[in-house]
Amino acid sequence: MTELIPAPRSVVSGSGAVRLTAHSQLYADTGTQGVGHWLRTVLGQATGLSLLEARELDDSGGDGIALQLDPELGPEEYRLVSDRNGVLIEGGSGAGVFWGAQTLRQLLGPEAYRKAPLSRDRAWTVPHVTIEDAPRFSWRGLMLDVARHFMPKEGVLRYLDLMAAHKLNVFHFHLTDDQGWRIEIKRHPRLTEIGSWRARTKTGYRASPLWEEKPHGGHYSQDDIREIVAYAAERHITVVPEIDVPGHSQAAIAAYPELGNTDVIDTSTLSVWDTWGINPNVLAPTDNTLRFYEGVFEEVLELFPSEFVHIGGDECPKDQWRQSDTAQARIRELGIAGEDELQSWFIGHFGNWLSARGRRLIGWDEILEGGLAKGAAVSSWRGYAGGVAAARAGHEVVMCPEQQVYLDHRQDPGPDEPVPIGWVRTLEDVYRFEPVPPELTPEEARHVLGTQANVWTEVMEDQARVDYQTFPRLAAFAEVAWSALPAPAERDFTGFERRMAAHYRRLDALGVAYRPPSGPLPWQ
Ligand code: TNX
Repeated sequence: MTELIPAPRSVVSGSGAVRLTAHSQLYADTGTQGVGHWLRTVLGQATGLSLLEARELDDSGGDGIALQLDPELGPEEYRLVSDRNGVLIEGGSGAGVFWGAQTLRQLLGPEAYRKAPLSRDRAWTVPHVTIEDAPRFSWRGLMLDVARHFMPKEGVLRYLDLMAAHKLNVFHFHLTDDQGWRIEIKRHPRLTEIGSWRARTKTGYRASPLWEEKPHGGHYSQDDIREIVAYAAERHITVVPEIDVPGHSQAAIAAYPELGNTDVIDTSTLSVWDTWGINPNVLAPTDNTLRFYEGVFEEVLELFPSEFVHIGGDECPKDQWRQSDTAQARIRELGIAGEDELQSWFIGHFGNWLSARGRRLIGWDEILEGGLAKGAAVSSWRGYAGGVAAARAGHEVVMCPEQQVYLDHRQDPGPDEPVPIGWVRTLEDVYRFEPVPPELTPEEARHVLGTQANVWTEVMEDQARVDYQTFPRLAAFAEVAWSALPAPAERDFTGFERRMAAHYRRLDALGVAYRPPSGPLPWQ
């Protein structure tokens, strides 16, 4: 009955059930009205029940739902009690109540995930149960790369719903890369006019990557971004934008050639990149580049209220800086040792710029090279080492090692796997991923804010493919991020798989094109 994913801290089952009917009421106390609105909408769609708005907590009928805050609980903690009085969800904050509401949806059965009722006569029951629950980590993230392949706005909103259903709360939005610039910046219109399209695109099905002579692109207007951020906020998800600098910037250089190292190459011949890998082009370390990106970040800060702003910093190619008189003059002027320190100066500039505006910088673990400003946080992707070093130096860390939680990597060694890149990372591998490596002392481990799964989309040109790579592994990841699991070797993967049987029915109802346990279907 209670095949919940992610697994709650404690579940005590009773023997009866609450039955929701046409007379059932929904009471949302102060601080929980947003959740009440969300719950009435999704359950109303799925069940056809109107869940009348109750003015006060009235459990006389025993068939209602009540939401309220309990200041004794931690911020994301909740308690769900289903008994003779109805269903009561209490949380330490609106977020806690929201995660409890997600649990309620799972208790109602897979049809509770549909957008319209299958039948008006169906009985909707919530088994009598007491659930106490709270997340292990405060950063439970999903990174989506919309630069390599654009995902239209509706698809992004759908991913936010899928995250919420798995109690994930940070959406890391990878908005720019060599292959595309996806966010409208009013003061630099060419970023999207030029930078959001590439003339041809490469797609990879099965073992034979193909060139397709068709253009690819798209971008989000600032209103689209506002809508995405608001939609996420309603689901207690924070959107952390990423503008990747100083590498991974060819789309920006194609739009504004003066951003590149014009004394090394003729940047006016560059177009938005149409292949994958590490690109040799890098932003010129000039005042013009700094002012340009300050303008970009000013607009980004207006759109995204998140504490953290991601600035990339990964795979910065330094050859052009070695060859550029301008870059070398900058190194001499700053009195620094070389190109690593130049990258760190570049990142540090924006770290200071952000903290002067009350925000905090986060970047990929390369930003540690050459020194990192106080208060900056690190996404540890090249394994655990960067995260360990950062935590020991007192920086906050999000663990997302590519060896474990890069969902672009194949999930089975079989020859039919439609996206055959990378290491094999099975559902079980992800389930046994441990975000806090044993070498950290408990004191150091406190710097691990949490973890995120990263979905890079070089070989995922549409939503079905993103679904296929992301699910079911995101369900295993969600349990790692939320639940207090034992050490990797002791985790009950068989029990998880048993609960997954119920979870696949939920994903079916949501229309998620996950990888079936039996292996890819012939057309995948
Ligand atoms: C490395 S992870 C990258 C991405 C690629 C990914 C492919 C990171 C910070 N950089 O640009 O898409 O590998 O797995």
